[in-house]
Amino acid sequence: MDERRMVRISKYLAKHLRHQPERIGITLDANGWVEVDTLLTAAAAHGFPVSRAELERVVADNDKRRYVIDGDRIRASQGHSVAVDLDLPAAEPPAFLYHGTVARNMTAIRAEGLQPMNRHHVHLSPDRETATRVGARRGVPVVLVVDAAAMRAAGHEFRLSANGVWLADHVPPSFLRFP
Ligand code: HQG
Repeated sequence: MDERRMVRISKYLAKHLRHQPERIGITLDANGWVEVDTLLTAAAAHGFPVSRAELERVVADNDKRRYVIDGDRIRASQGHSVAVDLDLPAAEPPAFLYHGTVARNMTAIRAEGLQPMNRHHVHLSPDRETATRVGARRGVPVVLVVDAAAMRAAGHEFRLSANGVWLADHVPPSFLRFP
């Protein structure tokens, strides 16, 4: 399978496992899972046939390990806009986490901190390089440092997704260090 096909399948999975399952007539369970067979049948019925081998390859080789297959089921590890409970345990973050954004968001972020926007959580990266890549999706990246240790001390919880993204409900501006 070439790289373009891999990316196309990954984007198709993101759309339907994170945002619009109803578009192909599937329903995610409370924790975001759907049967692999159900997904493949629905995709084929909606004009996007994917073989099981292709699906398994995309899940295994995905650059960010965005999807997990567990037995007969598949889900996205994070990034949802539909209501799912990923049921991730709270975890102890490193002292500092990083968030990549762009200059046009900074006025609002200075005022109200980091908000989940269209997703369920604020997404934080364990290192500056990853945060730089996240910000660069939208323009010239601006990397903010999050004082995760101080947030923990103040009672905020963090969760770690299966693919290494740190999730928080909100980051108040007092815990952000601006460049
Ligand atoms: C910004 C990708 C105004 C925030 C990436 C970001 C990541 C605010 C945008 C994952 C704000 C939301 C998530 C506020 C935050 N006012 N703007 N108060 N608070 N923002 O895409 O973190 O490829 O929902 O800085 O690699 O960019 O999908 O979040 O610019 O891991 O797997 O609002 O998505 O992964 O954008 O990216 P997003 P994100 P995938």
